[in-house]
Amino acid sequence: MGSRASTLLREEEIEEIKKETGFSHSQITRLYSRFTSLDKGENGTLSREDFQRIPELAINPLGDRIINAFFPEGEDQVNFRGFMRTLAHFRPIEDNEKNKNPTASEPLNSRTNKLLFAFRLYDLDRDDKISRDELLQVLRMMVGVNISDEQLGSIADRTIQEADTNGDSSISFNEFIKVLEKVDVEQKMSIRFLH
Ligand SMILES: [Ca+2]
Ligand SMILES: [Ca+2]
Repeated sequence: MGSRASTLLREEEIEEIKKETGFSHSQITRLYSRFTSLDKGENGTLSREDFQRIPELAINPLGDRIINAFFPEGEDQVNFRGFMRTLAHFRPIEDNEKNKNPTASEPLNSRTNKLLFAFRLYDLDRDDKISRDELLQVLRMMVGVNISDEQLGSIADRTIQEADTNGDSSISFNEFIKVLEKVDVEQKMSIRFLH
């Protein structure tokens, strides 16, 4: 698999992905062989089914939502470039990236981009707001069946009440950021894959 991967991925493509995602050369080639081993159709793209074979996603209660995030709207295949772009949100922020050149564009794994990624897992209809219903759906996936609908409903109401500062009964991205201000998102949304 390794030799197949390195022959198919062109050097200039690796360079571009490196620049775009911040992954190192060796991480990119290793993720490429992971990508090709998931690509059962061997057509250079992954389907939702291919993703469901990733054990970390299969056991994640939000696995389906995360898988969805890999797919551009209306598409059911993702190529390696798109795969890496989404994966980059989970790349840990390295110490040497913290005081980076402020004129450089916002890296995909920045705190804001990680939060935006999380926000979109909730915002299913993509209207840039998390409604009570959308919150409820995610809560239900995360807690399983041990909590009654009434209890979940009151958790959702309380969460929205606490977050909603403009009184529209839903959570905007700015309100979402404020709620998570003190949460170590960088740590929580990093997956230490491929050292
Ligand atoms: Ca929404
Ligand atoms: Ca609001």
